[in-house]
Amino acid sequence: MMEFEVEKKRLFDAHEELLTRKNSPSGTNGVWTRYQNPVLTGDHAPLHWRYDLNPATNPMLQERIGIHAAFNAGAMKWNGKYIMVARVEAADRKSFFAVAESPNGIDNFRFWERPITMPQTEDPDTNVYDMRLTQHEDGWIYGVFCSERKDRSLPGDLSAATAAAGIARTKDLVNWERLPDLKSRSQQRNVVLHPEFVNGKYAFYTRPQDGFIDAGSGGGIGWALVDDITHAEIKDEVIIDSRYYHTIKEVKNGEGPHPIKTPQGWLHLAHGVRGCADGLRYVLYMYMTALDDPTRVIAAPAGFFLAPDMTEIVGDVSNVLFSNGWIEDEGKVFIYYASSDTRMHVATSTVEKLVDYCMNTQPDGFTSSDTVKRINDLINKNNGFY
Ligand code: M1P
Repeated sequence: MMEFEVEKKRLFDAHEELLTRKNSPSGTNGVWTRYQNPVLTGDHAPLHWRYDLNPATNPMLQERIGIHAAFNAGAMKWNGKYIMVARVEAADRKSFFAVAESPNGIDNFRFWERPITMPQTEDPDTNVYDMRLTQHEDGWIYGVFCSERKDRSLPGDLSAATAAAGIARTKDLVNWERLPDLKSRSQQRNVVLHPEFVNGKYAFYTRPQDGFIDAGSGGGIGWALVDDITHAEIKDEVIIDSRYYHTIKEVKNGEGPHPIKTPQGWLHLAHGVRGCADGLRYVLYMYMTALDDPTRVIAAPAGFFLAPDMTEIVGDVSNVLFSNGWIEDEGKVFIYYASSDTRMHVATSTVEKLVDYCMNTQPDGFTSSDTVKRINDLINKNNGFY
């Protein structure tokens, strides 16, 4: 075999080994089970997206398009497969969406033939990311994502950008119809479509923010009803899950995937952000809202549900866990989360365990003395059991 063919075979064999690598549980706290290997990375990107495989035009078999990250994926079960729509990031800093599927939800994720070609509005996006998938009761699958553009009101500031919620819908995850962006008085990121109509309207979880990065006066996770999804506009917005001083969501928070409906209420996964000497720290937390009123919080366990472990804490943007996708499948829950804006992981749980976690973990007491009191109460309760 010519050297080119030998190298090419080596490349494809190594890639196949990565894609077919088995995953096994690595630890549990009784609520979730983490897994040993990330489920999707930049290295999972197909070789034909990255290499010119023609020996005549690429005799040294160099990578032509670098892809270094696959993270912040929306997720759904579809046609019997576990699907992620990942934020894939190329070396040029642009992210785009691509579908990957697995037969079991914990390993063997493989990207489809091509990334998603997302249609543009009349005002083209500079960058798109963090798609939330919602199979809505109107029959469409919606993808709601952040559309980032240069802030043209500040031409002298190269970093000035705006964030808006892009909306697209599909029936097959390949062909997407782009709808106008969600109209809002403020910038918006982490906008999520609720799967059911509420009072006959489309319902969105929102995250109003003053600037591109800062939530500023945006008080937390919001909620807004919209009459027409093809011209979606936020008229009234209420905050349903607030930021709070000296908690894991002091600086900002944002809804994760759309909530899971359970007999006890809507189960929510979100991210909370606090500042520290190292920058921003992103962790995942949970809360529940009432079935008859998805804006009414009925359980708010204190603190984080998942925080970066030692294998997750370093990456392109370190100290970050972020989730915008989970799959509920016959009572089992596959939680897809990204670490440090670099790679995707899975943690498994069940609806029963997550509801128990939410209902039986006490809410934040907001002071050190309250935390000590809660530990003492538990020690007293355990008297005779240890
Ligand atoms: O870099 C961490 C995260 O920063 C942003 O999060 P938020 O929307 O809460 O401000 C997003 O850019 C997200 O993609 C990223 O993971």
